[in-house]
Amino acid sequence: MGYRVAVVGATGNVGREMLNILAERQFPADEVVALASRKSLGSEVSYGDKTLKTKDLDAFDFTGWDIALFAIGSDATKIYAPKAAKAGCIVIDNSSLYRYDADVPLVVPEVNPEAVEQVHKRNIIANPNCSTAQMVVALKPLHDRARIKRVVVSTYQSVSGAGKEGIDELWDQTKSIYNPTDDKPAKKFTKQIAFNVIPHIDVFMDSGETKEEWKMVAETKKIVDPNIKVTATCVRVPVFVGHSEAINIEFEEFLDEDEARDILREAPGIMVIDKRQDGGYVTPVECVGDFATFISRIRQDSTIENGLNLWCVSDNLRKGAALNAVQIAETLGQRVLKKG
Ligand code: 11C
Repeated sequence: MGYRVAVVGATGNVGREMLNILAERQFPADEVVALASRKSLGSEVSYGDKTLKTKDLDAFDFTGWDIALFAIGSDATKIYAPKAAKAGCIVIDNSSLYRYDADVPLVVPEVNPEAVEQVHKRNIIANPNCSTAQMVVALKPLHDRARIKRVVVSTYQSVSGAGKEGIDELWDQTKSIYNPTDDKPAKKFTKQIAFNVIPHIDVFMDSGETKEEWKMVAETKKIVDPNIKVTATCVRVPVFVGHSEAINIEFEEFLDEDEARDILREAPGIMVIDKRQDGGYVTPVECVGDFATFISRIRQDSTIENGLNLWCVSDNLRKGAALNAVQIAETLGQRVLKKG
């Protein structure tokens, strides 16, 4: 017997990817239901070679459903996730609503799979922010070998992180640059995104950090190790899909770049592409639709005692959201639910 799985927010970018990935990875589902708000009601979404008609989230009874993958904003999650959890359905939530609650596990299966075993405290498991997910996949195996003291990360985040409106704004603005009569002023983003970069993602906090930067700090500590210091600068770039990160790591012990490369090659979820020649590294367009987190440009940082630099790229809609959520569901199946 397999699982009964609900995908909540099935018509959005992440919800659609969740359905694709459930089918691609042959998740052992007996039944899958696509849920959406009333305004998307009746829309059709693909699940493998099937087409599902979306059902009304508001009227849905989660009783008897094993797992709900949530891909809606925090406000709607606040209403529907407790309903699902109370009905006995385990919520895997992609929003930031529960991530920092002590009784909700925040899970990246390559890093802290054991945390799913804490699910019964609230019946909710949180999925991290996309920029954190790919970074911690790279940090964990290196931390296990040489203990990370400090991380300095700069991100280059694609517009799909800001949803469909972000994608549309880059597309429309890019076209309008060549057609000045069709001006497309910034709406979703705070400045022009076409042919530009914007050092601002999510809201500003009192510290001067943005919330996106704060999330990378708080989530890395919760998922990997509270002792790791992280400082981040998060930047939106005119790329449709795929977040990139330049990561500088300071370790307690010396870690040679060749050994780091070997460790990362063996690590789960990672693909190393690191040739010191033209094109011997990965860029976001090459990662779209892939499951892996790609690592390139691994090199010693000789300005500090035990330092390493690397370049990390992943499909933000997959490892950063839908794939990680499905991997959590798989881990939950193996470690907790044990059906089928
Ligand atoms: C972005 N990382 O690129 C964000 C999107 O906390 O789940 C995901 C926000 C989150 O805009």
